[in-house]
Amino acid sequence: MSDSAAAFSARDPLNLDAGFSDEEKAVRDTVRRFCRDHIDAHVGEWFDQGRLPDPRGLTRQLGRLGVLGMHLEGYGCAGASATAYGLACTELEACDSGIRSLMSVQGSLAMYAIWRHGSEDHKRQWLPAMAAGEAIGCFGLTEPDHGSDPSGMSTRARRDGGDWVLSGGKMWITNGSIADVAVVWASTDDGIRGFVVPTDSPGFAANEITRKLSLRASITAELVFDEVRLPAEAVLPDARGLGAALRCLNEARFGIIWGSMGAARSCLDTAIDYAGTRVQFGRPIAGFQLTQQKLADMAVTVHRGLLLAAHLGRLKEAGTLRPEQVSFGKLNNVRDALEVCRTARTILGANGISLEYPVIRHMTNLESVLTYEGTSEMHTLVLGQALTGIAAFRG
Ligand code: TGC
Ligand code: FAD
Repeated sequence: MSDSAAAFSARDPLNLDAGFSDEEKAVRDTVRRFCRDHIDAHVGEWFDQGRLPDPRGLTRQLGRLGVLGMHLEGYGCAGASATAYGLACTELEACDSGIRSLMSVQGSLAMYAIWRHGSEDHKRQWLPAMAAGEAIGCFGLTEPDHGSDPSGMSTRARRDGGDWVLSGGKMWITNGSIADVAVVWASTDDGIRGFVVPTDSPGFAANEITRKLSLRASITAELVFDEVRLPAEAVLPDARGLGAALRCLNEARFGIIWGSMGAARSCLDTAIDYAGTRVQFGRPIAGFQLTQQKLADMAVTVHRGLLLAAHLGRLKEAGTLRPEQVSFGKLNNVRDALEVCRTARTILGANGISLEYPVIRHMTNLESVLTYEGTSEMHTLVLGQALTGIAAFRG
């Protein structure tokens, strides 16, 4: 072992820090401080109540923090590296998956769709306000009858003179009932297209979905389009076909690869602290081999997941990251994060089911994360297709 080897750190056993730039570490530390100062003490209560008390205020705070669309260039966005964006997702999700969702949907789905596929007018109208958190966006792809298979969507946009008329509906839309603008995917005579829809358009309605037992500190809504009339220029000019929507998903899925490990890290930290102070049979439960095995397995899983995220981050920065690799990361990290949370829950015993600790909150949140942005089965099939050359989605 060389004399210059860094001391072993329980928080960073693989010394991943060594691979991050000073700027990336500064972003991470700033977001971590923000969560500690503004969110950590309240998010358990928000989850308990099933509501975000001030979503607009929170979005503005995230805007001031500079994380909304932070990996995009221009239009008020920070142009940060993919790794810095990933580290921000890790910190926000260590706080709560719902807070990371608010940021992901705004920056990686709604803003990215406009940034990547929108006209110059769309970008100027929406991106600076969204980056500042002054305007909130949502992204409508899923429908009640079309989730994993959006290709058959029934939301329809038809031409009427120079206008478009949008009818149909979307389901399970994060930020839906607080959004100022919705990026909506609809079928047209020309295939699937994306539309920039101001939510004050006549005929647009959003109904919040209640009674969720996961992502309770996040707003989810159904969108209804009752003959919503839009000008010709509402269509995203560069988004043609389902692939354009799926391209946006790659961005948000990339953030989840990092974020899910933030939730897992929070559970690991909680379990280590708890095991060190909880005494049974005359000694801290951390002193029992079975507990140590759980903690060691959890640490291996969390830091292996972060290592995978960091590797994919560098591929993304090099411009070589493939959608199949994003599926690899999302499948592995969310599944593993859920397992870490479940193990942490056992270490906390009965306290593991209490909202006094973050563990059960992270665990139930990750049940949504396993499903949204492509279910674990979809990502398995993407990899299956990549490995065999045979698509097994249909028939
Ligand atoms: P398929 O024929 O395979 O593809 C259609 C076109 O799209 C291209 N493509 C992609 N392009 C970029 N990135 C990807 N990941 C892509 N996957 C496919 C493909 O090359 C093709 O292009 P072209 O030029 O030949 O037309 O499409 P398919 O209908 O067979 O579907 C494939 C499948 C199942 C993988 C896809 O439909 C899928 O990913 N389904 C899952 C749906 C999903 O993830 N929905 C998420 C909704 S948004 C959300 O959940 C937000 S959660 C809130 C938060 O993030 O916090
Ligand atoms: P289904 O597609 O009906 O799947 C049900 C089950 O069948 C799953 O296990 C699935 O993997 C399996 N299955 C389906 N097809 C196959 C197959 N071919 N082979 C094997 N198994 C299969 N969507 C948005 O557009 N925007 C959002 O902002 C958004 N936010 C969300 C927030 C939350 C909290 C949640 C829970 C969901 C959100 N979604 C959003 C929707 C999410 O993307 C969908 O729930 C997801 O894509 C799965 O669709 P579904 O729920 O209709 O499940």
